[in-house]
Amino acid sequence: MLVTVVLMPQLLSRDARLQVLRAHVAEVARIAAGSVDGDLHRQLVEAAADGKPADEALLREARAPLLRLHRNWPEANYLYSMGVRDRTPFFVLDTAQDAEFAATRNLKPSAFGEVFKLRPEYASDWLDQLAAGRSYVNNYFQHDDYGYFLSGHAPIRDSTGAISGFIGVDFDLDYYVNEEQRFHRIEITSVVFALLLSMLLGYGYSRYRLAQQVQMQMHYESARRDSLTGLLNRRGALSAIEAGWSDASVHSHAALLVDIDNFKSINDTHGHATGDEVVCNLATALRGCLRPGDITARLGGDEFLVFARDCDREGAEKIARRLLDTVRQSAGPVAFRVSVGISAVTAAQGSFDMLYRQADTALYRAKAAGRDGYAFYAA
Ligand code: GH3
Ligand code: MG
Repeated sequence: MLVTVVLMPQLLSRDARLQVLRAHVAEVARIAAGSVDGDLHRQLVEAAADGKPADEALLREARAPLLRLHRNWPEANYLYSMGVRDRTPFFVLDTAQDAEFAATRNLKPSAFGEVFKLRPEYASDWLDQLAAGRSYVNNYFQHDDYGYFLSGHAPIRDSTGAISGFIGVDFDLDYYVNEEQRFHRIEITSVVFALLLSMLLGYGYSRYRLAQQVQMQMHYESARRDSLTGLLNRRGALSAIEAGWSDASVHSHAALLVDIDNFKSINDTHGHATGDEVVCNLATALRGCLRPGDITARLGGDEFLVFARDCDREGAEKIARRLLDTVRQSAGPVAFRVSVGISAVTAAQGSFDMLYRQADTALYRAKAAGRDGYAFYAA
């Protein structure tokens, strides 16, 4: 988009640049027309129209101001005057008729009285415009016997104000092409600049978006994880369980509620920091007992959950036994024990809420049965 925004005005201004050149050509033609002696030009036009030879002295005198101007206008290729008879234009003055000047500019002179043949495809009302006293510039570059030019014309007036011919000035294509190449370089430079800028902006934006996404991911993770153990918290566990609950290929799910025995007294005896360490040790023990696909979470305080997908009573009891053994053998600052309440429901019938409540009841029974053991929920 940035490249388009930069390039469009430059492409659109191409026509404007041609119009500026046309206005310049018209101005040059008018200045040149004003420099010619109109009375002298009338004499020369009449002689040429009658087919008489040129009076060299008169020609030189009439041509002198045009030569002076042309020497200062290197961009003007040809500078000449014309007369018209029977709607046929013919050359009268031509700076290229000065042999020395023609040689320095490599110009081909027209002959005095030589008829100008406009190619039929360029037919226009230019002679009428000039006869009406207006200057005339071609719409675009045109071919003639002398080259490929943008030509401007302006009427020459004699001392009575009557029109006694007109000036022609030709700008060749090289001049225009050189000017356009200058703009082309500007175009390319600005497009390259716009490209680099847009790449830079794109890079900056994607870096910004990436950082934003990473931050969002971090916020999301911290919202669903327990900061002490790194396990899922209650909210994280619920959303993870919900996602895997209604899997038609699964027969039953099991939940194990794990609670530290007499945790209050561990805190009271050894301090809260040691209590935290015990919590972390239990988290480590839980991680070691999981099967792939199981979910474990710290629901709060000293209460933990293992959600075992596609697991029946037997499988859940195996997990509980393994956990109890691991806890009994765990080497930490203080020994601790846990109780486990287990429940299993068929995936199609039950809900997690029901599974949780049953496991909680079972946990209560395990505690009541003396702790450091597990109980399975029985209605
Ligand atoms: P029971 O065997 O019946 O579970 O007895 P208990 O003492 O463990 O009783 P309960 O589970 O109700 O006690 C939980 C205690 O855990 C209460 C609270 O002081 C402590 N606790 C809760 N969260 C934290 C924690 O993040 N760090 C520590 N160190 N203690 C905590
Ligand atoms: Mg407890």
